[in-house]
Amino acid sequence: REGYLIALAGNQNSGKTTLFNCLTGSNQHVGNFPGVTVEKKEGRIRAHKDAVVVDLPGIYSLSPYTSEEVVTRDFVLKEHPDVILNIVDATNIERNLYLSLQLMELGIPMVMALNMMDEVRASGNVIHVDVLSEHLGIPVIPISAGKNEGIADLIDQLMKTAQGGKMPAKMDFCSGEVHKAIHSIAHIIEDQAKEAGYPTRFAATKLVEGDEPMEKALRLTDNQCHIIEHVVQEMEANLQTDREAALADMRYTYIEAVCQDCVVKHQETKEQIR
Ligand code: GDP
Ligand code: K
Ligand code: MG
Repeated sequence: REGYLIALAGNQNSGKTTLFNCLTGSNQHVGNFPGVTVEKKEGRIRAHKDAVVVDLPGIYSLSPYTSEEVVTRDFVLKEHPDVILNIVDATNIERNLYLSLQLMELGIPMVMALNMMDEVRASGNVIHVDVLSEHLGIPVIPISAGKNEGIADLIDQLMKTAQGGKMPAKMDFCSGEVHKAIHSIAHIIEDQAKEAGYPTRFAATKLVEGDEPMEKALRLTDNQCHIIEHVVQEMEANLQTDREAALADMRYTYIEAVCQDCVVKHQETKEQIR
C-alpha cells in the first residue's frame, strides 16, 4: 500500500463525521463496506494527500453484536491501518474510554482525539490531557472538531505516529481473575491466533467473552474449546459473575481509576479553592 491509512473509530455522536470533515474537507468519497449496507466514507487529509482516512461506523464495543461492530473490527484486522484515530467525547469520557481500551488491544498504533473540549471548558471541568496520555500509553490531543480547534496539532501527531509505527505502550488493562483467564487462554491459542492474523491478546479476550465468530475463526479443536470453557467457568465461579460482566467490570474499574487521576469536575475545583 502506498501512503498511510488512518482508521477513524469512536462511539456514535462523539463527533466522528465532524472531525472527518475537518481533516479531509471536500476531499471525500462515499461507498459501502463490502457485503453490508454500512456506509464507508474515505478521504485524503488536507495537505497530506498520501494519508487516507476512513470514517468507520459509530460503535460502543468490539463485540460482534451489530453489523457496525463487525465492520469496524474486520476493517481494522484485515486492512491493518497505520494508525487508529480514536475520537473520544470528552464530556462523556468514561463511557467512551470503554471502546478505547478494546481498540488498544488490536496492537495498532493509536492516537486519541479528545473532542468537545469547548464543552468541557464551558462546564468548568478540567481534563489533564498529559496524565491521561501517560496512563493510556498513547498520544492524546485535545480538540474541538465543531470549532475546528486543535486540528493542526492532531494532523501533526497522526503523521508522526503513522511514520513512527509505535504501538500503544500498554495493551494489557486486565487484572485479577480475568487476567488469569486471558493469559491461560492466550497460551493455548497463540499459534492459531497468529495463523488467523489476530493479535493473541485480543483473540483471548474475545474468547473469554464467548465471542462465537472468534471461536470459528481460530479453528479451535474440541479439546481446546473444552479447556477454554473450563478456564472461563472457573473465572466466573471465583468472581461470582458471568463472563461479559466480568470483563465490563474490569474495564470500568481501570477507567474509573484513570479518570480519578485526570478529570477534575467543576464542583471539586470549587471545593479545592474553598
Ligand atoms: P458522529 O456520530 O460521531 O459522526 O458525530 P457527529 O460528527 O455527527 O457529531 C455529533 C454532534 O456533536 C453534532 O451535533 C455535532 O455538531 C456535535 N459536535 C461535534 N464536534 C463537536 C465539538 O467539538 N464541540 C461541540 N460542542 N459539538 C460538537
Ligand atoms: K450523529
Ligand atoms: Mg457520523
